[in-house]
Amino acid sequence: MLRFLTAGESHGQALVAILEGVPAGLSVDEGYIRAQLERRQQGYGRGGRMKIETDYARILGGVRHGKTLGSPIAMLIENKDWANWTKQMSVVPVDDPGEAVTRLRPGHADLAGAMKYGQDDVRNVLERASARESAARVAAGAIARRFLEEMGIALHSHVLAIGGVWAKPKEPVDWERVERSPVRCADDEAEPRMVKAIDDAKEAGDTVGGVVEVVADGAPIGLGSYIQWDRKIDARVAYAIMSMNAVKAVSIGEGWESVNLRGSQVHDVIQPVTDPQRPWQRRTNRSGGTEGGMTNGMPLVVRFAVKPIATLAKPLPSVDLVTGEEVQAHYERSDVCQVPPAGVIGEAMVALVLAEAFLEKFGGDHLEETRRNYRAYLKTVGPRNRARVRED
Ligand code: EPS
Repeated sequence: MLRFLTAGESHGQALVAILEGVPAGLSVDEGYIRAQLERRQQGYGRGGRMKIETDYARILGGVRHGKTLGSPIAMLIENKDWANWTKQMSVVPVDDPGEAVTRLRPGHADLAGAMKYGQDDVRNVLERASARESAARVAAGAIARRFLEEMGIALHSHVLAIGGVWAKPKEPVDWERVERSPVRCADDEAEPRMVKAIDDAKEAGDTVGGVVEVVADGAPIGLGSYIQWDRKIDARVAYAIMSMNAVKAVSIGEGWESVNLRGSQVHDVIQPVTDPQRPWQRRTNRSGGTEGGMTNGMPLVVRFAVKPIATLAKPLPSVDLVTGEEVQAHYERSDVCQVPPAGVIGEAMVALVLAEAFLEKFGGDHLEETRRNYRAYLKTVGPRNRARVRED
C-alpha cells in the first residue's frame, strides 16, 4: 500500500529514499521536507557532523509541478561530509583506502554486523548502521505527514526525560515551546537540568539517553484492525519505532504505568454522544488512542526509550575484531545525546504507519478519491441507530 526504502552510507555520496503508494494530487515541495530535516538536525548534544550538513532532499521523481503523480517518489540527500571521505568510501577500489576500523564498540552494530557479513573492517558495517540513515526516513515521513495534514491529522513530539531528568509537562503541551527548546522539552524547569545532564556527560566523555513522546492528533476511529496480528495499529507503530537506532522500549499510552492500577482506574470511560460531529469522546486517554489494535479516535500517544549513544569519547574496554585482544573501543566523533532528534524521527515513523493504515482503509489513487471515501466513512461513524451511509 504505502512502502518505502532507504539506501546510502553515512559518509557515502548521498542518502536515498523511495516512497511508493502516495496518491496523486498531493501538494509537496522541497521546502516543506527541508523544514522537517532541519528539525532533525537540531537538539542540544549533537556532535560535529550536524555543523557540516545542511540536509536537503532533492525530489528526483514522482512529483510534477508541485503535485504527486501517484508514481514512486524518489529523493536524494547529499552528504556534504562525503568530500572528506572520497577515498575511504570510494565505490571503486583505491590504492589508499585508509585504516580499517577493528576496535569494536559495545552497543553498536559492529560485532554482530562484522560476523554476519564476514567483514574485517567494521567501517563496512557502521556506515550503514549509523543513525544518519534517519535523515532519509524523515524525508519519506515528511511526505506522509503532508498527506496526513490533508486529512486533518497532525503530529508532534516532545522529550520526557534525558539522562535521568524527567519533565512534568503541563497539559495541553505547548508545542510551539517545544520547537523553541534546545532539548525539545515542554517543561521550563526540567529543560536547564536536561542541558546540564548533557554537559556533564560530555565532560565525562560519556553519553545520555532518554524518553520521547510522539502524539498524533486527529486520526479517525478504526485505523488498523483486530482481525490479524500484523494488522494491529499499535503493533505496527511499535515495530516502526523499534526500528529506529538506539530505541530499546516502546509503549502506547500509559503502558507501563497501568500495571500498578486496577482496571477501573485504567480504562477510558466512553462519553454519551451529544455532538454528532464528535462522537465517542473519552473522559481520559490512558489507552493512548488505540484499543483492540485500532485507533479509537483519541490522540495516538507513543512513548519510547532511547538508550545512550554507543560511541563514547572515553571508550569502554573492548576487543579487537582481528586479533581478539583487549583494546579500547573505537571513537571518531559522535553526539552526546540524540534524544531530541529521536522525537522528529519518531514523528516520521508514526506518520508513515498512520498514512499506510489510512490508505488501507480509504484507498484512493487520487487525493480527492481518498478524501471522498474518508468523508463517506465519517458519516457512518456514530451511534448505530443514526449511522446511515448518505449520498454526498
Ligand atoms: C548522524 C550522523 C553521524 C552521527 C550520528 C547520527 O555522523 P558522524 O558519524 O559523521 O559523526 O552524528 O550517528 C550515531 C549516533 C550513530 O550511532 O551512528 C545523523 O545524521 O543523525
